[in-house]
Order: sequence, then structure tokens, then C-alpha cells
Amino acid sequence: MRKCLVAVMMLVLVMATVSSMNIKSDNEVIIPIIHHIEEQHEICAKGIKATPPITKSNFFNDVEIATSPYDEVHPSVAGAPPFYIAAYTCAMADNDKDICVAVSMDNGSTFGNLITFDYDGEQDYPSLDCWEENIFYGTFRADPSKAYVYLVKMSGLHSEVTYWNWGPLGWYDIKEPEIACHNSKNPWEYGVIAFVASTTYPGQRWDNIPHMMFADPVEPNTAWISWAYYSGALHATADIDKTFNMMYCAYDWYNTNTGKYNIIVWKRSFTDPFTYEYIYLIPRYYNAICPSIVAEGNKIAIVCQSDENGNQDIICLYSANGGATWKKSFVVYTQDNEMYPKIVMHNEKLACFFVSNGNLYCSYSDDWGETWGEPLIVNDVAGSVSMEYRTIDACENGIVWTDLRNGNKDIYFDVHPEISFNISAEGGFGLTITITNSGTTIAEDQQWNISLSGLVFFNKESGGVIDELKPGESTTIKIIPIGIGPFDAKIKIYETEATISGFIIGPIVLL
Ligand SMILES: [Ca+2]
Ligand SMILES: [Ca+2]
Ligand SMILES: [Ca+2]
Repeated sequence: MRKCLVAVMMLVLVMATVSSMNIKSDNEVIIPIIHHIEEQHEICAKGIKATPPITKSNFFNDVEIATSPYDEVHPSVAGAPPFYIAAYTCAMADNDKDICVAVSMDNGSTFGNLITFDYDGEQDYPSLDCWEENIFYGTFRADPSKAYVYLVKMSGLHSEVTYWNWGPLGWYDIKEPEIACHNSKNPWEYGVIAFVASTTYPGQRWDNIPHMMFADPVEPNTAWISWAYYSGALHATADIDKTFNMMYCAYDWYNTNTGKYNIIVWKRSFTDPFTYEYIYLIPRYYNAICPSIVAEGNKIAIVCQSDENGNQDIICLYSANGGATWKKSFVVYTQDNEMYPKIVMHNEKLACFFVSNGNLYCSYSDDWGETWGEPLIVNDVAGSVSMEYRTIDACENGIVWTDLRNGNKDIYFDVHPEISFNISAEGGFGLTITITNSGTTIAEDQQWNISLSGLVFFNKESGGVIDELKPGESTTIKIIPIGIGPFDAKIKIYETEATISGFIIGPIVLL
């Protein structure tokens, strides 16, 4: 390994004082403390080819993604229908964990094991992203005794592994990494890997500070790490705004000024990472931890856990101007603990997944974080989802999680939950409405309303709640209006609306 540049020194020891702690309103504009990084603090190193992964022979066997008697944990998923790729940690024995990769070519209906990264010690916390249609990059945390950052490239059935050993330069304790990909530059420029790590790089001593790793724009196989002087960070998340070619990494960091964990956002040009970067500190008076970030079109949304109500809730910090100002919304806040959120884009919406009481939920926002819909449940077996950091991951259409239904930890997949209904009607004595769940998830506590126009004197408006309707199931609602002449019935449930026209004579309905 070769050290190519030791452009040190020194990012100022930032941390301007946080002026006000009394920010409570949900729609209040939050002005971040912005730090423009003017001095270099990067080094680069040559990658080392790792031993190729073991190719599994049972590629076409069905698995569910993984249901062995061993514990499988910390899944990650990427891809788009019909092809999904999932990675997870398999704990084969004490002191030995490996990274397994499984693929589905049938929309996620079945998964087959593809390859295993079987190295000495405990590899853990895989993270995958799609670089281009059939090319995926991934990373995972090395055994804690090694200061390696791994980069896996998978294209078709071919995969190669490179790692960068930052240990000889003073690095240690590299924590759970997250990768985000973008294919706008050279074939080797995968994107960015965010992680928290510690260093005793000559002249420095930093514990648990935010890092970025990205490829050299000129030299293949050369990677740069960049670090920011915010000791006491916990977790890292990454995304790339592909419209504006901008890398965004976020970290939860202990702010000694507020005495709380606050969110730091590190924004950096993907086109020219050495000329443009900013750090935004979002000061809050409560702990904001376990962030997950998404960025597109200069809009940014970060979901994280908040303890401002005395238990764990999910909040969204969002910006419509590239980070210059932020606002806050609640994704969910109940008396229960909502934890470990993950945010992705889903069609034109944002999808935020989180776990609570052993269940996996999804909330959608169609206004980039300002408002969030009622959480929809994803898992079919109640209470089966493992509650731990990185227990869930999602891509645009799919979701993976660690599941306990079989008595040990397994990995499961599902598509994003969608609620939709089919509505049909019959006449006779009264009006009979049949509502069918045509979505992909259980519909719970869904309010329905029927409104009749025309000369209707009785039961012109009716409404109620359907407690539970599984996908494919139907329920009927009977109302007995009284009227005379032609009428229109407007039926609404969730986002489905139907209008039925008919004729009514007393309680007799003709359609
Ligand atoms: Ca291992
Ligand atoms: Ca809560
Ligand atoms: Ca298992």
C-alpha cells in the first residue's frame, strides 16, 4: 500500500456555540451551523485484491432469503423487479461471521444463495447499492481487529473484492459502513462509503469521527478517506443526489454544546470531491440518533430516532434547498418506542420503514417529508421482527429484515406495502357494497364513507371502520337508505373512490 498524499491540516475545530435550544414547532425553519471545509484532510491508498468469495452451488434452490438454524442478521437489499440482490451476516459460530449474498430473479418470490464472503473473523453489516442496471457495489464491516474497508463489485454472476487497509496509517475501530452509488463518472468510481472510525494518524487523535471513502477520479484502484473532526459519532448513512452529483453522508454525533446527539450532514461534490464540501450541524435539544438519508434534486430527507417525547419516536429532518435550511416533521410518535428507521425513494414518494414492538412498518410521504401517512404493517407474523440496529434495509421496491418467527434470526423479504381497494355494489333492499383489499398488505382500521346525492331522506351519509382486511379478502357493507328518484353514491376508503349511479324507490335500490 502506498500513501499518495498527506495533505493534512486542518479543519478548524468548529463548533460554534449553539444559540437557541427552544425549538419545538414542527414546521419551524431550522438554520444549521454550516462549516465550509477549506483545508484538506484526506489521504489515499491503493486497494488490495481480496481472495475471491466462495460461489455457492445451490444457486437455484429456493430459500426464504435465509432460514438456517444459524443466526442471520443485518440484511441489505438492492435491485429492481424482477431482480433483487440481498446480503446479510451469517453467524456460523462464535468468533466467525461471514457475509452471504442471495439473489432473486422472480420479483422476490424466491431467493437463492449466490456467494459467501468467508474470511477469518467477524465480517458484519453489509450494505449494497445499485450502480447501474446489472452492476452492484457493496461493502461490509471487516473483522474489528482490522482497519479494512471492503468494496465488492458484483456484475451478473461475477464478483470481485478489494479492500483498503488504513491500519498502518493509524486507523482502527471502523464501524458499520453504508454505501451509495452513482455511475456518472469513471467505471471505478462507485460512489461513496460513509462510516465512523477512530485514528491516531500522526499528529492527531480522534475517537469515533465521521468518514467518507470515495474513489480517486484519475487512478483506478485508489481510494480516498476523508475525516471530519467531530469526536463521539455513532452511526453513518449515505446517499447521492444524482441530479446534482452531490454526495450526502449523515452521522449522529454527541454535541457537547447541547449535551445531546445531533445530526451532522456532510455534503460533498461527486463531480469534484476536492473542491466543494460543507458540513451542516442541525442543533436540537433532544437526542437524534440512527439516521438514514435520501437526497434527490437538491432535496434531502433524514429520518432518525428522537427522544423528545420521553420515548423513541421517528422524526424527519428535511431540506428543500440542499441543506441551507431544514424543517422537522414527525413520521410517527406513539407511547411505544419506534426505532431503527430506513428511508428510500419509492416511485415519486418517500418511504420510511421503522420497527416498533417487533413489527415492521412503512409510512409514505408524497411531499418530501412535510407530512407522513398512517404506518402500514409489512410483516405477516405479528411481533416477529428483531429489534436491533440495521435490522431492516430497503431499496426502491423491496424490503428485507431480521425475523424471529422460527426461533432464531432469519432474513425475510417483501415488497413495499401498498393499500388499495376494489369497490363493487349491488342493489335490492338497500345498497350492498363489497370492498376487496387489492393491495399488498393488511388494511387495518380503515375508515369508509358513503355519501348519497339525490332525493334521499334517510341514511344519506354513512361511515364506519374496517378493523382488518387481509390482501385478497373482501367485506360487505349494507346500508338501507330511503328516498325517491335517481341518486349517485360516492364511496371512499383510503385513497380509493368510486361513484355508483342508481334509482331509489323507498328502500329499494335499482342499479
Ligand atoms: Ca468470517
Ligand atoms: Ca414513540
Ligand atoms: Ca436463522
